[in-house]
Amino acid sequence: MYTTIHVPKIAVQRLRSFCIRRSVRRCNSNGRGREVFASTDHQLSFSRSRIGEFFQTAPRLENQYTSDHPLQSYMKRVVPTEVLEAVFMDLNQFGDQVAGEINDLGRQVELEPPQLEQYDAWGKRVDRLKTSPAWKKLRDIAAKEGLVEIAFSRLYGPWSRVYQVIKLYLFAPSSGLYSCPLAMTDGAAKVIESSGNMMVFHRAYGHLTSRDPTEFWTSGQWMTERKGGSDVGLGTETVAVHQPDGRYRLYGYKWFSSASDADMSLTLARITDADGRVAEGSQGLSLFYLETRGKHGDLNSIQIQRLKNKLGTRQLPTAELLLDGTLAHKLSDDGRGVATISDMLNITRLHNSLNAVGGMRRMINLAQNYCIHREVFGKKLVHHPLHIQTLARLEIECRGALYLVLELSRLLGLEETNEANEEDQLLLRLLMPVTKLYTAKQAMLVASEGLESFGGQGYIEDTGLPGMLRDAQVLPIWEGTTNVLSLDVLRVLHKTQGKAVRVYVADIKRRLSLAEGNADLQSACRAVSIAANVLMEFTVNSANSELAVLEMAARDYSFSLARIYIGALLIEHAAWVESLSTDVYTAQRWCKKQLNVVTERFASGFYNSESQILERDILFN
Ligand code: MFK
Repeated sequence: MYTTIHVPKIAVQRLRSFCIRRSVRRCNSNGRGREVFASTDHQLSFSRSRIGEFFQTAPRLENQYTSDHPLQSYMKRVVPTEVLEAVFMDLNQFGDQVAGEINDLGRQVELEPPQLEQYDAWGKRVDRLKTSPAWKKLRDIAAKEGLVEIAFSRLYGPWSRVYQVIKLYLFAPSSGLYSCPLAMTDGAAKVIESSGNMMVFHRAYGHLTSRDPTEFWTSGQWMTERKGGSDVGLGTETVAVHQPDGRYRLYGYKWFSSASDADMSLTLARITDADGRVAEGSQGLSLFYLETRGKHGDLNSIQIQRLKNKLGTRQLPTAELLLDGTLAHKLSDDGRGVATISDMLNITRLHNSLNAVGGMRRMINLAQNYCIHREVFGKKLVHHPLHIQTLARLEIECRGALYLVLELSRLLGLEETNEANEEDQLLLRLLMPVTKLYTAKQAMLVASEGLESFGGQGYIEDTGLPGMLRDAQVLPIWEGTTNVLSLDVLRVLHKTQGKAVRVYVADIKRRLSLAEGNADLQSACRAVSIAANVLMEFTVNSANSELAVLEMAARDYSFSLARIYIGALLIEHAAWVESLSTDVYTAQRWCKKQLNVVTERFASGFYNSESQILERDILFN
């Protein structure tokens, strides 16, 4: 490796005055030689000349709202002007706050991870969870900023949900994962609001949606037990014993309880009959509401067994919890636990997606800022076409993901204000798992490629960059893995007898029609239109296929749904009268991708019973 080493005269004299043992000749990057002196004499003072005078410029964050042009232009096109004007000041100040104060707090939380003190000095079980002061400040900020409340105030009708999602998207990458308890809090508020259980509603809903930090509560979502988190019907062993006062006592072991400092939680359990027996499977599960502490701050018969030792998201106090007679209220009808908690799952899946796109945006912002200052091979990185091409590809991923998430939140807003028609509801149900699974994968791609764009610095812990990659890795895992969500897409197809996909294709055609007559977008429109038609045909033709074959195609099918839909969204945006040439380029580039992964692979024989056997053989023979 060749390096240029500048040796000031004074240092040379000092070096020579010590006993210099050997000299080496090195070349700098121009190939010119320079004689430098290396010494094994450890008496040498640690001088400025030996450290060198060059330091890299750390990437800086600007206002995260005003610097986000794709977001601003989406809002201008889609959000009504009166709503836009009403929320502008708030988003503008928040964009500054997340780049400054909140980002510092998020970093502090990462450096001060939670700790668990299980016993006091005298052996008494205390289960004290110690979190960073910054974690508590983030909680107060989240409440004051209405990061949950905005969605439920419905002040701007369906746009309240979009406004909240945008604010969370700005918050998430700076939040030190405080975005996680907010996701569950949002989901819990939604379930409680729709449950019709007025007693629980009066106890909790006001707290979950409060802007007052002294009143604000967060919620947990304790679904995963030792047997696993995907197959909840098999995995849930917790039992609920009916009490004379109408409440229940829960006994069980919750294996992954994110944000275990929550004030309340929703959890699944099996109600025992008079003989102590329970119904198996997911039909045996009911949903329960519990408060984690009593009036005096004592835990509600809950023991915190240990904190999880995780790859990332170390800011979060994720714990294993033993419920040992925890008092709880039943929130669903008997045996309707999974269907009832699905509302919460869908909200946390939306949060997962906005965290994914927020993380992508942050990585790209930092990489952009870095490349303006960093000089290599005689010029700034920003002037290296290959470097810019790499970042531009990430930017296209990020824009596509952003528009998908915003569109999903628009549909959710319509549903929550009873303005969604049947088509909107079907589209919302279909796009929820699709958006979650696809954006999570994109986030990993952008995080990994983004780190690489910083060279070695991307691998250095105290830049804060490696944590972004670690934290991104949870996105495809929690709230349903890519495969589990792909199977959820099949569930939607099955339950709606394909109607959800027909609505999806019709929606795409409507968006493409907005680009009619736009010569720059014609080939992109054609690509999306053909892909959508072929996908529809594939859906119809596969309706009676064997389940195993359908399952083998499910992931590629879901990816196709995502890519084709994003293509339509980008084209629609590019066709807008105020769009920029970069919007057109983004749409064109996206639509040159392999949009229809599933039908192309189907044609190559990827999903038949022969390939099923061969794939098993590749692994095990
Ligand atoms: C920073 C980012 C924010 C994230 C923070 C969150 C941290 C939280 C950490 C965790 O707690 S992670 C745990 C998350 N666990 C999961 O995501 C579970 C993954 N597994 C699934 O999603 C499975 O598909 C499922 C458990 C739902 C399968 O269960 P079943 O019992 O086999 O489902 P089944 O019988 O098909 O469906 C039962 C009912 O629920 C059906 O309704 P009906 O009975 O009326 O027909 C389904 O239609 C309905 N359902 C299932 N999923 C649904 C749904 N309805 C609407 N939306 C859905 N997504």
